[in-house]
Amino acid sequence: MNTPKGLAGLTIRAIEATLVVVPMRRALGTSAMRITEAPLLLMDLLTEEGIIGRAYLFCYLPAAGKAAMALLQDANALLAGKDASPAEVRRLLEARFRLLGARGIVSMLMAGIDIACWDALAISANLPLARLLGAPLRSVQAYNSNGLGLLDAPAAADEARELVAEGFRAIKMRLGRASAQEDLAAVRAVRAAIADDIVLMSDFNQRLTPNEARERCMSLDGEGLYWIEEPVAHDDYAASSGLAALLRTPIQIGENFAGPRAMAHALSQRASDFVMPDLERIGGVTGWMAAAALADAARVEFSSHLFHEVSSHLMAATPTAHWLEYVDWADAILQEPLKVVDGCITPPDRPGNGLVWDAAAVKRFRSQP
Ligand code: SMN
Ligand code: MG
Repeated sequence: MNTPKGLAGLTIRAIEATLVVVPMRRALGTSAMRITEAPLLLMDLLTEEGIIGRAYLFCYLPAAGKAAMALLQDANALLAGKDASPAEVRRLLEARFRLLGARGIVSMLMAGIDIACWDALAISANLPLARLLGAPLRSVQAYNSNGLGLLDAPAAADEARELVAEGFRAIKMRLGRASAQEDLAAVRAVRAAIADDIVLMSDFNQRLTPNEARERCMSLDGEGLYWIEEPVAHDDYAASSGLAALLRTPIQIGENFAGPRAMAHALSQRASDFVMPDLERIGGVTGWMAAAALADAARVEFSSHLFHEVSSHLMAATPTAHWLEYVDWADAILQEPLKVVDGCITPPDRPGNGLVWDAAAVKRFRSQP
């Protein structure tokens, strides 16, 4: 039988990483901090067979990217010469990092390696990642999550119009200003600036205490918000569940689920109406597919967080796929950024996850060690 080469196995040679710091086209003022540049860790998994699997991590702070690069040296020593199958790599990394704790930056790095392994596997099978996972290249509705930080009401209205004009049917605004009145004024200004059928998501980035959240969210209930995201601490499932029961507006959480088990716990507590796992925190492609099965069993709508390039493939394979979050931060270093058509994104029809770096741009934005 003619076995395709890749399915016979790939061997890891080394994993290389480059930290780039890319200026953001629109600043993102959250209730935690204002972000103006995106620290991205670009990962290349080199195999003995010549196939390269790729992934990138969003590191929030450049220092976290540097810490991930230091940890990668350890992972490299462990993985060189090993089979590039995601299950085997996961088994090895889980053992290696069990004592240190596979959380935070460690788990981000493990997710990046998992994504890169799946990319190499899909390239070797000559299939787009979605197809390797058994899904068609189905387009998914996307919301524009660029910009709309904590601006004053008139500036927020202007930016909301611009964000819709970029070709979207949905946008997201951050909340958590000093007073409830300021948030309400901004929501009303944005709602008035965009058409009634444009979906408006909102995100508190965990700013509120449970008591503040009850007050603030009730004042926003009925103001045309599609969801209220992370009103309280991400792991306060009791408070989040109380809000979900109290409000008509759906509660959204999930970017901070540390792996599928955290999501299983949140679902069991009915902590939210919707979920939105983050590719690098849920455990890469492997963790995402486990989470997608949980959401399917619970019949809960599943959106993505950042990383729309790889997430577009995964959403195609997610039974309860809801909204794809779109930010353009990685466009600056990608050879072929994904296009938004009628507010939707289709996974690219090329082998793998479709990530290819623009070498000149990587050189330009490379962070000096
Ligand atoms: C967010 C994402 C990334 C950086 C800052 C804030 C936000 C979101 O929580 O969900 O888009
Ligand atoms: Mg969020």
